[in-house]
Amino acid sequence: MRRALTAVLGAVTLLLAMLVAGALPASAAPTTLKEAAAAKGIVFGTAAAQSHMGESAYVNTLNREFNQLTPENEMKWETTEPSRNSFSYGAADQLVSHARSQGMAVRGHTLVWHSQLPDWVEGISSRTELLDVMNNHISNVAGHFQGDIEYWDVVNEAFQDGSGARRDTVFQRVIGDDYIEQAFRAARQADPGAELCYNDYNIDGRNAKSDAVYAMVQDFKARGVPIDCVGLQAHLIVGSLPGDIQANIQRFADLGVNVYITELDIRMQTPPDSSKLAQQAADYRAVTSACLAVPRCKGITVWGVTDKYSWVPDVFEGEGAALLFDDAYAKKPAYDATLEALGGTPGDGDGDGDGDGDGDNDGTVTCTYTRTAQWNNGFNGQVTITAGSGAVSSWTAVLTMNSGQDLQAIWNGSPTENGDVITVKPVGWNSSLAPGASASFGFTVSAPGGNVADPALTCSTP
Ligand code: G2I
Repeated sequence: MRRALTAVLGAVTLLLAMLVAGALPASAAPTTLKEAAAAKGIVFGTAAAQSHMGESAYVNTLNREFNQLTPENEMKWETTEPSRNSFSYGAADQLVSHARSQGMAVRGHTLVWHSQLPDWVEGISSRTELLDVMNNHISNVAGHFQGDIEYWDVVNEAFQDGSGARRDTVFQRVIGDDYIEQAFRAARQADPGAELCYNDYNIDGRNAKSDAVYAMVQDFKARGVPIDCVGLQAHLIVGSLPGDIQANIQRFADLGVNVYITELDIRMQTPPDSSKLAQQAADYRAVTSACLAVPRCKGITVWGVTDKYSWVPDVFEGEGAALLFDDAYAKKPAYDATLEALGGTPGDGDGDGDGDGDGDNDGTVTCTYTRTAQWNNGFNGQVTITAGSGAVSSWTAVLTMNSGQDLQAIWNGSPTENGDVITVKPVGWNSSLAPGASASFGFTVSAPGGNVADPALTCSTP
């Protein structure tokens, strides 16, 4: 709790310092989710998967927009303790160290859950043995990450939909009702500095299930069971949000626990269209405003950086497009609505409207190289630059020549030479490209010693 507060205070202090130093005009509203959220005293996070961290657009979006990270699968039991008392933390450690290097808070997810649970746990039938195994799991996992985790989802999804009865899991059957409080006690011991949360879905509004969670939290608080927070997952459907999310957050807060929106996504029938995207934007705005309206609602986490990797289409056939960035990492209307609800201003303040802060509204380019002719001591090459889904105003290609090679001639491109490195700009008429359109330039290389190896090529905008 202290660490989270310190992080938030740090961010606010930094913002104030920047204002005083004139680094930001006093009127500038934040242009990213994390900055806007920090100015309101909450965190804005996302689930992230280690398997996507090699993709630059994924990492750039993660780093730019979010100041809290929840490992999507990497801390679950089947991954951290696949066989009894043998622990493995590789992927989770990598995510945690990335988060720390970016100053992001980390939500540990999750210590005790019936899903993604190895078979050897399912097979235990003695209460003493399973309690031992559960406590050992918690003390090892929470102990391993101790100091790096702001909040733990200690127990996940322990209640049934509809009735509010306990879900029938191996923990419930073999240990009994008290397994949840035992788990919280073990977690407090393993990491006294982390906020300990109960996390579940379909408890976003008031219903039989959230009433049951409410009663449990009330009982834990009355009996001194160490619980600090409740996570409302908020896996929601466009156009059918519960109308009482704010009231529900408020009643949990009134019990003296913090509340987090922990796995927010708002799915629709695919493909998206403008009216579904507009409704989704209104729904994201409503959830964000509900959290901001309750001082003990301390953070919002979306369940994924991009629609490209969302769990939704795998589980709900024909549904998806549930997140803030589309498959190509473009901001959706829901992004702008969320940012506005947080008090930020969509766009990056440079006036070009594309949100990347570089002062031009260029999309991206890709480029290819082809050898068009070759002789004993030279060759001709051609480079083709192609715009992606956005228009570009200009482009730059960089060729790195090999030893013993000289640029003899170039056409449809304007070169600047620096040793082996030749930077090529458009000649004018082939500068701007419509989405998907291409421009080419050609050149002749002489290689008196006979080294006709191809040059290396990179390209960028503008
Ligand atoms: O189901 C959505 C979420 C509901 N609340 C708890 C969360 O932990 C849960 O997350 C999802 C992950 O987003 C999925 O990525 O949990 C699923 C499993 O219950 C995750 O799906 C699994 C797939 O079932 C596996 O086939 C796959 O190998 O993800 C694995 C790793 O990609």
